[in-house]
Amino acid sequence: MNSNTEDILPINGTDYVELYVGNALQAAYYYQTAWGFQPLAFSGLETGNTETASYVLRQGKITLVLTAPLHKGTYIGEFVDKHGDGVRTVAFWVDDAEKAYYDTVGRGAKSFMEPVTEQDADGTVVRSGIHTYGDVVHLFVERKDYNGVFLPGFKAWAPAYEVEPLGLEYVDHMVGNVGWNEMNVWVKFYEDVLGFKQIISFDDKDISTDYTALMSKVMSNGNGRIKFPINEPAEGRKKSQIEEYLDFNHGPGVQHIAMATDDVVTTVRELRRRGVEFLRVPATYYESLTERVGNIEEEIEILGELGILVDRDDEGYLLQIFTKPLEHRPTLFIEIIQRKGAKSFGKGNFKALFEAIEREQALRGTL
Ligand code: TYF
Ligand code: FE
Repeated sequence: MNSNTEDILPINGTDYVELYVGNALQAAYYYQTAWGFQPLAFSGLETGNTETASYVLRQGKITLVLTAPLHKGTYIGEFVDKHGDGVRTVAFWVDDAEKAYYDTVGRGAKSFMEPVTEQDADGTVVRSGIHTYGDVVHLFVERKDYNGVFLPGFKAWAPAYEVEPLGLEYVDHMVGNVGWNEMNVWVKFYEDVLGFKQIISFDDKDISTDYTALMSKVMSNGNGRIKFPINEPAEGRKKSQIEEYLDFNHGPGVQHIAMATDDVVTTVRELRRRGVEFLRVPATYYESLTERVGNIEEEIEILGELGILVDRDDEGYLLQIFTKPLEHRPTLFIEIIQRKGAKSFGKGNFKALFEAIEREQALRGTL
């Protein structure tokens, strides 16, 4: 950010990502076993919380919270009924949660949670929140002097079962799918209310295959640590993957979480070994790879074996790969990304990637 432009919403980084799920214990086991997240904290019956159960997992700087209701007739239950398991909260780590709340609400954000101060023997945390697209909310988390494991009310969670982490380091970006003609509404929201800037734009001509058509704009906060591409469907020959998402999610929501690693080959090899399934591009992709991206440090044969994609921009290159949907509904998926200088999002891979998505859509009968 230029020194002469003021950051109207200073954000230190992503604090945590919370998913509402049907079975929090099993979801935690999946992210632990398959993804190498380490158990961190728990809130539930054993901690005096009679409403919900939350398991908190961490790997690198990525904190995942998996929350489920303990009873019928709750908002969480309603959320899961409507969307399936999915991202409810993208929490920002800020220095002043009260100011972040009153400033953003003053600029037009819809209030989700007025500032609440929580305290325990380990210190004080202030949280507040606003609504964004769909049923997703942003929380502002101010960790004053907090030394506890996660948040007040949580206790350390250290099950005997242990798995090796996989080298996942931080959330690189999180993508929102919004409705027809709504992309610019949310671009304006992130600009006007949160002070984000648009750093990239793709139109339907950039990224339309025979079927999939979509438009995307990438929003970034002042220090560049938060990046949110926002997609909307575009009219194509058949049903856009974004439209498929909107159908099964019953509205806008988080489409993918991109997690960064500094060794994509090792991370992906181990994820595959643990049963995580990824999209595949045809072998011909690797035959023309050097021609398209020039020399890279990785062995193309190994990238081909694992299905890792490569793209280059003015500043370097990146390696990326996409899981199949994480659930029975074709909604949320995870991207693994390793940046070697490149700051872009893999535009050179869109065609091959979207054709791979379309093959999956065809199998689902949703194309
Ligand atoms: O975040 C991105 O822009 C890339 C590419 O439905 C992408 O990961 C864009 C849209 C999409 C899947 C991947
Ligand atoms: Fe992405």
